[in-house]
Amino acid sequence: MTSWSRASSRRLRGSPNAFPHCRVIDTMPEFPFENRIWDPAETMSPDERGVLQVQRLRDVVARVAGVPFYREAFARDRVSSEAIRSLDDLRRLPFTTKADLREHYPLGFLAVPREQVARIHGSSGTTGKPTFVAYTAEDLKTWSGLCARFLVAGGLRPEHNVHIAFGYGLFTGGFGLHYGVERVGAGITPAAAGNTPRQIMLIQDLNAQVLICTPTYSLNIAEVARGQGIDPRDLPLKFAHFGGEPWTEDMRVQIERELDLLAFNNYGLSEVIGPGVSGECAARGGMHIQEDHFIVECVNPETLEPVADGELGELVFTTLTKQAMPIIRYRTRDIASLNHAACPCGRTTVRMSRVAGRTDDMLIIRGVNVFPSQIEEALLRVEGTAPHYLIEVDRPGTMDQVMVRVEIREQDFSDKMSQLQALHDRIDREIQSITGIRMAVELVEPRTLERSAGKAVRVIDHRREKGQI
Ligand code: DLL
Repeated sequence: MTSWSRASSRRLRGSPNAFPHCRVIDTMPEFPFENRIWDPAETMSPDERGVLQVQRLRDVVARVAGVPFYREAFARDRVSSEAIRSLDDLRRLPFTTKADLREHYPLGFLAVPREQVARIHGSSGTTGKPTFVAYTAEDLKTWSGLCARFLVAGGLRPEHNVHIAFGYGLFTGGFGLHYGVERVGAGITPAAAGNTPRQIMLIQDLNAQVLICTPTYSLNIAEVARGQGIDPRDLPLKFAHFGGEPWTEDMRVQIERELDLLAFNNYGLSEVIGPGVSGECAARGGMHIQEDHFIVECVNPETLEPVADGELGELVFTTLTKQAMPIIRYRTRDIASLNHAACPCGRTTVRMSRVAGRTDDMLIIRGVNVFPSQIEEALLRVEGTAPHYLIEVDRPGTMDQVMVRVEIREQDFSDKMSQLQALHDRIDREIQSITGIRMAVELVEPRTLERSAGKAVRVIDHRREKGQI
């Protein structure tokens, strides 16, 4: 018996009436809460799921055959839906990139008549125009179900009050999570982004036990609460579901300590569906990818060859069930690793690691590759710094120069020169030990770096403005 089937055949506890369609798998007594599974597809045998994936892959290839980009690519590579016999045939299909989507702006990848589109979302890009993504009514149902899966895996229950501080708009975070929470049956405060003092009032007065936003925004909430004389640990929050931007394990520890809650990571991107691509279970050992809806590949971004389990590579997704705008082998530019080992929660899906960075936010400093997350890791190792930082890169002459501006925490702010110098030197050493290169470090006063209500801006690269890269 494989370990997944062992896990899923363990004692199943009866589900309470309030949660009729959830299965409970009692495999890990040390889980901090009951291990509920929203959808039986999450514990399907990998063989059974493989058969379903091939069938769905064949269907999606047939569905996109009318999209001009794929029609041309399939004709060029001489592939068609009939050519898909096993999952290995996926490699015969073309990759899709963000540039391809931009070239077919606004809705050139639509695979259904426009009148079947029930909703449009979009992701903002550096070019000023968003990349639009479309959903049919059926897609919206699929999407809310996928969000419900990871929310329940991370402790959401129908009796919870949920505070959503994601932007409601073209961004997929607000509406995506909103309908996922609604599907689970919990109560929602759709607070949307911004006005942090008001968010704190709503969390307190409406007794929110669950917070949904970007991880950095939760620290902003904690900071503003402290400024108002409220201990953030006294807020009613018990769980948080964070996504939308990279964060580190050290940051999870800090958030959990500051807000006294359990924080879960979830991942997704608009082009694939939005949030709901993957999320953590109570074991918190990676994010389960919803493989009955998406096929994931992890490839070397240069050779495009697959990398082994545990090795970092670029994630590539193929949507299997989307109707309005399916996408084949979408190159996410997100760098992470995959883990096919069994998870104690009983879900049989592959897990992805945290996103280490994006191929396009990887900085090349004097020839060395550096991700902003490495700098964050260095800062969080040094007690007395807040995870508010800004990396400025410039090339005044021929040499790249990096300045890392770091905010000191209010409670540690000290005007003793010798203490500040010691803090500065520790940061300097940690950054050099993690990234291998020397960067200038400037300590700045608490609350001087700009806060974002959504995704944090971590890097300003003046070399780009000057056309040097
Ligand atoms: O950020 C979708 C989302 C919203 C996911 C809310 C989770 C929660 P986009 O705006 O298209 O969609 O940005 C997608 O954000 O390619 C990653 O680089 C990054 N990202 C999203 N979630 C995570 C995460 C949404 N948990 C891009 N960890 C992706 C690291 C993440 N990066």
